[in-house]
Amino acid sequence: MVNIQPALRKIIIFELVFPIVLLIVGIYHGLLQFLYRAGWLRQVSFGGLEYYQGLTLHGVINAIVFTTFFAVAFGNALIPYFLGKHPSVKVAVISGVTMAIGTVMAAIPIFTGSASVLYTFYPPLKAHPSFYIGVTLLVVGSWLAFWGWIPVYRSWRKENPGKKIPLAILGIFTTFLVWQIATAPVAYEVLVLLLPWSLGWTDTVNVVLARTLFWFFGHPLVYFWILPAYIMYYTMLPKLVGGKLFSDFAGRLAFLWLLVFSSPLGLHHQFTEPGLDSNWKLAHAFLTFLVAVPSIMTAFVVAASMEYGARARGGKGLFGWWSKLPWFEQDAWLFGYFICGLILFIFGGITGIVNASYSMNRVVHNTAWLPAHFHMTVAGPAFLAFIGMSLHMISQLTGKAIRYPSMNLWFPYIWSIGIFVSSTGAFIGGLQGMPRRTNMGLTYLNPESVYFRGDWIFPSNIAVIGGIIMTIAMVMFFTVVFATLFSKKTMQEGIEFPVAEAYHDEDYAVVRNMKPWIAAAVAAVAIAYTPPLYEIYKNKVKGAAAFLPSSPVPASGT
Ligand code: HAS
Repeated sequence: MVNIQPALRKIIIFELVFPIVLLIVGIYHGLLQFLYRAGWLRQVSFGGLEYYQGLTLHGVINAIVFTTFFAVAFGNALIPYFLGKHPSVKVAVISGVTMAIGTVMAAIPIFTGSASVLYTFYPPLKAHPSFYIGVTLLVVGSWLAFWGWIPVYRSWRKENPGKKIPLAILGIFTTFLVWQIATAPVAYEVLVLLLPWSLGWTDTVNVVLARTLFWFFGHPLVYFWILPAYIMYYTMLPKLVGGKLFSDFAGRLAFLWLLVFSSPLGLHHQFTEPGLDSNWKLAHAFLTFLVAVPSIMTAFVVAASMEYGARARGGKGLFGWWSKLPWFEQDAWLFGYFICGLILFIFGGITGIVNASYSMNRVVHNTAWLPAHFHMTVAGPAFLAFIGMSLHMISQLTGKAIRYPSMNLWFPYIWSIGIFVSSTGAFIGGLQGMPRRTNMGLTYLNPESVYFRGDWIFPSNIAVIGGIIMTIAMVMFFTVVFATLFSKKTMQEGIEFPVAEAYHDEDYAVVRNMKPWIAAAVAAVAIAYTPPLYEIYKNKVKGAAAFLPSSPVPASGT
């Protein structure tokens, strides 16, 4: 058990609990999405919030706010645990407070209906300036935390020359280096294009430039989500199954590979976007296949690590060793969160490869297939790892034993059943052309509408059943986490992570030094993005006026 300075401990607890409280709103609007889309709700708004307001809250809270806070909190705990030194508490506090102020500033206009722009905030949908300033502060706060870890690492390096950087620390640095690269273009988008437009200083906005800058950020963003989960899979999961990490080198290579290839491929979100050269879209499609390689490698390495542990516990046979994994063991409850995420990710990963395949993308783009894909990635491995680890850290840092342990043990399985069911409905519907981001209860699933599509009733009803199961699971999780928080202290406060040794502890020079990989990452984005951005600049497209989600014509006076 490692002691954490009280002030740092408090800020980490805050960074974990604050977004979990917000998740109540985010999850509630997830359920409403299913109900609106299946036509169980046939109205523009519910409970005082309109459809796109709810969808914005769902995406911003679950995908942006919760994940960013968690990554910062996780890093704030990993640094003292693995490096034996604390980051500056002052910096950690300023970072946490900045992120919280940013979140509140972004939330107010969403709640008041002046920022229904979804988590991608694509123009020409326009938000109140407070939304853009809030999002910027959230990001800046997370940068501050990362910058605060660098001197700690430097001082550790000085005292430990020649020693390998702990794998988890390499993982968290890679996560935040990806974040640093990813957030630069979106900072430009927000500060140079969107904020002046929102403040009324410019009349129109260059939509294709804004969307390209967004996806320059948006795809590495997904690796910012998955990397902390990979840290847990490589460094902690093998310990939970009583085994060892099969290859330390593979873990390092996966992290560094993701650092280089997370960013230069965002055009795969824009295959259908006019104004961008299709040769560059194809180049980004190929680069996307390269970014899948470390995940495929992770699948084998993590499976081998689990097999090693299960066989050490007496597992036999080609698949018989699966029965020796700690599926429902109280002492290894985090295993359930990890294995469910991994199983979901098999399907999330395969469907990602479908998305990336240039021609197949035409079939699935902007359909319900996409939410199915990303619920099996971000709401699967990333979300399960994040909330599981949040609960672990909250329990440890507050010194409170986890309440309702059986409920906690069941939660990840029920959540995953919900994801499987809802995504199956969405995948089927997506292949039939069912659109995403659409209040279908008013149109396609309304028998009185000329747009009615009877064949979409079945998939959307399957999806809504999955959504209800997911909501039940989350009620269980909230019960566990809040009951734990409000219980009495029973243990010493501190932090302990289950850390696995390596079975093959290779030491190859190629993964020892991060600098060449950082240089390669910067070069890769320069090569992949200079031509498309130059093309946009050269084309001098006409700026677009602002729109509201409720109307297909420009909003006057905005
Ligand atoms: Fe994606 C769209 C392609 C990964 C999230 N993605 C999205 C969107 C989100 C998202 C949120 O190319 C929607 C954005 C929007 O709002 O428009 N994605 C990919 C590819 C991958 C991928 C190729 N995505 C992710 C991850 C995400 C995520 C990770 C979040 C965390 N995605 C796309 C494309 C689009 C897209 C296009 C745009 C489509 C469009 O038209 O708009 C790859 O990185 C996936 C590689 C993963 C694998 C799986 C490895 C499997 C593992 C599990 C092993 C299991 C074990 C258990 C060991 C190849 C590691 C064994 C069990 C035992 C019992 C032993």
